[in-house]
Amino acid sequence: MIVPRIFSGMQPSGELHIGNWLGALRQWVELARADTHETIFCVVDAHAITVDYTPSEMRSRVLETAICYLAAGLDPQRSAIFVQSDVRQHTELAWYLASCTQMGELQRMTQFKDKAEQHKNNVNAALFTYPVLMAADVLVYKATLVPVGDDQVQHLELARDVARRFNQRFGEIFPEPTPRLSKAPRIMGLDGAAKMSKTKGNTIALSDAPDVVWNKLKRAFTDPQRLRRTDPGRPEVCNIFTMHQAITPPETVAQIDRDCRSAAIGCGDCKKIFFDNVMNELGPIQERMRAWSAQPDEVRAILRDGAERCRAIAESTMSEVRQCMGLGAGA
Ligand code: AQP
Repeated sequence: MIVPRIFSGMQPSGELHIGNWLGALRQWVELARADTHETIFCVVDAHAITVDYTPSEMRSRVLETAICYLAAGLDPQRSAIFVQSDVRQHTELAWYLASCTQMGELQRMTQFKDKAEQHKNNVNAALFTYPVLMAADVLVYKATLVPVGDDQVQHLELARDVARRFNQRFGEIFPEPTPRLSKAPRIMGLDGAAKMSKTKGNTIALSDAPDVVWNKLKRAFTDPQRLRRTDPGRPEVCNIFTMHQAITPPETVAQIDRDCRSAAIGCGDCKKIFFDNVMNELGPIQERMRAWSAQPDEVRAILRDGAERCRAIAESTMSEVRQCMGLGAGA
């Protein structure tokens, strides 16, 4: 029987930002509260080792990421929250799924091409097979819905192909997971050059203080053709407008659209409205971050409990997988 299940995760590769929040985390909270599915959310530390990192910092980053999940509003009573490497079945399944994945498929992954470019001195095999581990993350729970930003859609398409191929070869084990995009599936970085990313220094972090957020926003890229305050703007090419659409009430968004096109407001005015609205959302999250940060043992206990719940589900899938693949000595 397939239990309707949602799975998603984030890498502890840096401070979570409003791209992660608007693209994924906010809808995790909404979906968990809707109670239509069992919900599982993971801090994917095994993914984060695919680029250079400092081992002595990893555990504190994992903790910070989990704190962000809780501060965003995930409830550990309702959702399992855990750390990927605490449930070894993910990496075991990844190896088996790699045998159902073609090199050519992995070579086509745009995230691999981007990251290989960004980390030229360390293009390792784990970076290349990252999407196979991601497929395992989802399939080990037989999750059917995966709330992600649009940069992960290609990886999920691969997960569907791999699941289909596995099922054809070994028997119907896995449902094919579908992505679920938020209203803001791609937030560009403040530099306007690439998507907002933890490792690109182009973010507003969820933990940024109001003065930091405002200083970053003041310099943020908008419509490159709007050089003077009197030039009419083009909201459709402006990242601040995209973010307004995810945060600002629709009637205000419509007003901003009109006022930007007619140059009734300038980029500074538009940013000020965005600043007020984004701080309204971040303020309560930051307060909860401070509260959870003061109780790290409690957070670790939540992660241990989440891992225990997930291990049981994952092991049940893996015994089916080993059986149908003919692995192990058998009973
Ligand atoms: N800019 C974004 N806009 C919308 N959604 C985004 N996500 C990430 N950036 C944006 C979504 O957040 C979730 C977590 O992503 P991840 O940590 O697994 O890896 P990522 O996509 O590689 O995130 P970053 O921030 O860009 O990190 P680094 O710099 O380490 O690569 C995913 O659902 C993602 O779609």
